[in-house]
Amino acid sequence: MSMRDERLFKIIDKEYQRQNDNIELIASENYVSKAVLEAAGSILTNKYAEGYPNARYYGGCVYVDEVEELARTYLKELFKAEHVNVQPHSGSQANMAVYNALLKPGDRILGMDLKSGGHLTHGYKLNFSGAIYEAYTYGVSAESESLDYEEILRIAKEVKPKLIVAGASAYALEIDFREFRKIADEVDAYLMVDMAHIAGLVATGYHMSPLPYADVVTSTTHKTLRGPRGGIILCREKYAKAIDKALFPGIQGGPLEHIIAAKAECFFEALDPSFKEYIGHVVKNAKVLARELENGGVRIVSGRTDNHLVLVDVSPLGLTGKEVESVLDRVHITVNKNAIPYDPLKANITSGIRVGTAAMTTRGFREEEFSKVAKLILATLKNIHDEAKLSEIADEVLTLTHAFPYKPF
Ligand code: DSN
Repeated sequence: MSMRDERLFKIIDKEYQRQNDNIELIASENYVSKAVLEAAGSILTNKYAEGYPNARYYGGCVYVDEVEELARTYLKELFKAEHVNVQPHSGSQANMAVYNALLKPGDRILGMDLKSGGHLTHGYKLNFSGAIYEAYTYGVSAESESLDYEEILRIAKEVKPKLIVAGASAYALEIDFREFRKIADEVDAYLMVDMAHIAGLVATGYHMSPLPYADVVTSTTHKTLRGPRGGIILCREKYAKAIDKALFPGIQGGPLEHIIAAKAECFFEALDPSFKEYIGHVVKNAKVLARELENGGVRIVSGRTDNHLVLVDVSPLGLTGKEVESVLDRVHITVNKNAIPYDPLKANITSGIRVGTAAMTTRGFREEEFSKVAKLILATLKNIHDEAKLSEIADEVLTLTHAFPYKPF
């Protein structure tokens, strides 16, 4: 039992170094607390617990039952939910369980187009959601680059879906769940909201809650919610049995109780007033980042941000998303290339990048630092072939990040 693969742990050390060195702007990432990390790395990983608290298929579940109950209690309180399931291993599995519970293969679903900011599991043709179900999509208006609820209603009336998915991976404006409810009611469809990106904002009142409007809400726990990688489902009581059964035994076996413990810690932290303060900074910082980038000559998709992310059209600088992602990596700034609405370029090239403020706000960055981040990005993009300048920028980035270390140990 005393074995340890030093080669493996050296790689993990290098990844820690990278996380500590870089300005992390991937909008779906964050830095967890020491307590979340401890729970995720705890001895609970040793335990099998198929089933649900007090109805397991294994003995010895007394303490994991307590852990899972705690996670459920905190989560219900956080979002004012009637019923919750904390077992999904990921957001994709949460979505799959909801479809399994409410639909039959071949049923029609209507979700946001991946190219307009939707997610793979909202009906993309190469994903299970597009293969098992008959999937249709809505996008954003070409002029405003925002959701056009009248147009979504028109599509819904034409398609007659059994389930409508609201929620996005790359959409910077507030989503009006009331409008989605009205549309779902008009065509007699279920409304599922995937709030993965904005869960932290919803929990703290910085985004309209989908809970009063949706039949079922799914999320991940590792984005703005700042927990371990994983998924959750929240629903009205009348769907509780169907959802739980669709997840286990429907698509999962043993739950990851160490991750459920880390989720419990995450929800506990999110219930604390300091989390609301944190999300307030996330939102303010995103506005600063958008404004400063726009002042520097790129185009902000949808014209602004209401949440934690900014979708940036880099084509005014004569660059592609792929080139930008790659050159920023060289100066220790991490972003992802991202299609913009009606993007003429392929998904592996793109005209845009997506940046978010959740992670660096956790590290302590405020408006002043984000203004500096925008300047560093712009300086990089204006000097992509100047090695000396890039090396100078990289040094500046390291000075900045080392002043705000990530110390989870
Ligand atoms: N892949 C995630 C994101 O980056 O937004 C969504 O699951």
